[in-house]
Amino acid sequence: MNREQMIESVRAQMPERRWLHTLGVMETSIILAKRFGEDPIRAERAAILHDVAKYWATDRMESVIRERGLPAILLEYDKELWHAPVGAWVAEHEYGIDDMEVLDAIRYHTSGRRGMTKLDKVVCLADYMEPGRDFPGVDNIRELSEQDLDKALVAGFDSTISFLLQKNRRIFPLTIEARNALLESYI
Ligand code: DGI
Ligand code: FE
Ligand code: FE
Ligand code: FE
Repeated sequence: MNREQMIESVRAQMPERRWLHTLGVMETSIILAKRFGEDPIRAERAAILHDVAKYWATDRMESVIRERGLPAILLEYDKELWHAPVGAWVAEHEYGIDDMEVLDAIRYHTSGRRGMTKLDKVVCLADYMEPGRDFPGVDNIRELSEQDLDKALVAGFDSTISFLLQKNRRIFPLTIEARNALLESYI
């Protein structure tokens, strides 16, 4: 499947506003990749597919998690997290992506993880700060991203964690590990 076919197929699976978000993540991933020395083509490829499963029904995501051997711990946490690992599965099995780093950038774009690759960071940060995003702190994240990929990403995780605390929701362990690991890297 070429780039245009992939774009049209992903676009057909989501409402227009989510497609506009995806376009924003594509554009921002390319900018961040160039800024921080990652391959913009691979960053864009992960961005195109990152939310491919976002509008799947819960039971469809659950079947993939159960039947395709994805981490069962996901089922104990927020359903909002599921589209990322399920999206990586779809990218591999329905879009034929065989670049493991691209698949991981999709898989970890919501939670992050310990030892994030540069590609993981670029896509996760682009998801936070693409031009269509508007939440408290987003301008600070954009400013930090001019200089420092890790600091900007920590600010992104901080905003998610504050949001989850406010809503009295649980925090997925990978998000805490991702933030801790980023902080360790600049002590
Ligand atoms: O898919 P998007 O809306 O573009 O963004 P995303 O993939 O970063 O998903 C964000 C949602 O995931 C947001 O509503 C917060 C929710 N979420 C729930 N629990 C956690 C979580 N996000 C993180 N990072 N960690 C959690 O524990
Ligand atoms: Fe997402
Ligand atoms: Fe995100
Ligand atoms: Fe997204």
